[in-house]
Amino acid sequence: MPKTIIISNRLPIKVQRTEEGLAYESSEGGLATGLGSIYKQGDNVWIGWPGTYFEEDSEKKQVRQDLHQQSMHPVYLTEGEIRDFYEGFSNETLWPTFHYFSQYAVYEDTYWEAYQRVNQKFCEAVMELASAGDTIWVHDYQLLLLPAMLREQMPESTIGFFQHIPFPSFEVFRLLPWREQLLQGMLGADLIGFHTYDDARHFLSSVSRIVGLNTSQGLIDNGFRNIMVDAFPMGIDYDKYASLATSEETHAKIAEYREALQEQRIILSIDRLDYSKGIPQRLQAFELFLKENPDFHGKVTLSMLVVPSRDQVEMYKQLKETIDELVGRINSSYRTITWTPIQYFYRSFPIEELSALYSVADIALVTPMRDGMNLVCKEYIASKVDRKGVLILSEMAGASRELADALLINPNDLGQMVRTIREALLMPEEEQITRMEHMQEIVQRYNIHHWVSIFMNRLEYIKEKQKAMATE
Ligand code: GDG
Repeated sequence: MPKTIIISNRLPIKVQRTEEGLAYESSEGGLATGLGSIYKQGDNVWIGWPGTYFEEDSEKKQVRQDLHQQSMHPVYLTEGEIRDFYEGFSNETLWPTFHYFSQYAVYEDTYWEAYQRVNQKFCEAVMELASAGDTIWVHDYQLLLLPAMLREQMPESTIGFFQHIPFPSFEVFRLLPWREQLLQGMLGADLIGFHTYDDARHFLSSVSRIVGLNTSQGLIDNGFRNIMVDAFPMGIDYDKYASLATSEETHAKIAEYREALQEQRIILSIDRLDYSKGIPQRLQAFELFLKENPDFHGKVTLSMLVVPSRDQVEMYKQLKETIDELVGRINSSYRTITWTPIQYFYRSFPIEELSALYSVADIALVTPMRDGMNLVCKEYIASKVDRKGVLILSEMAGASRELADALLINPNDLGQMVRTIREALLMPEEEQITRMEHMQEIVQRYNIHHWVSIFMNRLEYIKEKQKAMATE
């Protein structure tokens, strides 16, 4: 019986060592939810790194056994691989380049070598479990070489690849010394998906200009197979966020926040610590807003959650310092005995608290410099059961292509951000509801389950088409 194999850098679980032994915490992320319906069935399996460094073989064996019971298979990384493959090539070379921050990109041969080695390691893990006829779905920028490695081992297999971050324009992508090998790696797949048409278009342009292949109407002819490239905007588990918002726990939290914040209008900002998310620019816009709008002093609070991420990478340490300084400066300039303009949290919150924050927020301020999709804005929309609230969204987030009823801004235009914050605070309730209803319809319909099923259907379709063309 053919099975489906999902592969991503991280498994949808966190393994931690505690005094009582190994502890497993499932990820609540959208991808884990969406793919849950797949990898937990039958012999299907999810392959990835469990996120922790293990030295002892006995521990590795134990984790492997425990994970197998939950349809997962671990790939272990050494300390050097975590440094050079994960923090290095993935997060210091590819991440900045793909987010149009090429000036931050490190071009280091040792990183590239580790990247190839680890992709090979993932390939070996897949080969341990795969059989002819299986469907393989590879995820994201850490594993760009894997589709071609798998194709070499199993020429007839069905391979899908989805990239969760943007694909940059040819002029940016070409800066990478290993541009051709990376594209060749991706071209091992039968279906290559991105969040937006622009990402797909940029990829096709790089393929035609760097690899010299013919690309027409989203199809690449590599002489052996037709490879399909398309946009699959990822959705969220809408029902989960909508029902969380009405749960008892969330209501208790909402009451607590309302009591503490009194009549304050709340602007909410939630991101992982990352320079692509535009956090300093957002803070500067809020500072300028306070300067230019004294009538709102004491009446509006920016609630800013920053979730720690990649804090071993130098650029992220510097970013954290910049944010700390900006928050300190703004709060010390404007705060009063009874009002703190920015409530800043540098930690992760339980999902019920996140849900309560989405519910009480009058505005969600989502202003990345670049974002593949951005799920936070969709979660905000799904949580607004009373349909009141305004989304301010960067044009540079993939989500902006679907959410035309948000107030769209350019995150480099501080003046526009300031005017838009004021416009959002003054927006009549009726208009808020109309806009929110439109956005809810879209986010509800194109949810995570829809995303998974449409990707899988397209993969099946292109495979059939390849077979039909081979017999023509
Ligand atoms: C990459 C791409 C693309 C945040 N704080 C807490 C918390 N979160 C959750 C949110 C949301 C997730 O983290 C963040 O997802 P995003 O999509 O906004 O951003 P990335 O992590 O950069 O994800 C992105 C995505 O992949 C999917 O393809 O949209 O463009 O960069 O779900 O809710 N969750 C909890 N506590 C927190 O404090 N529990």
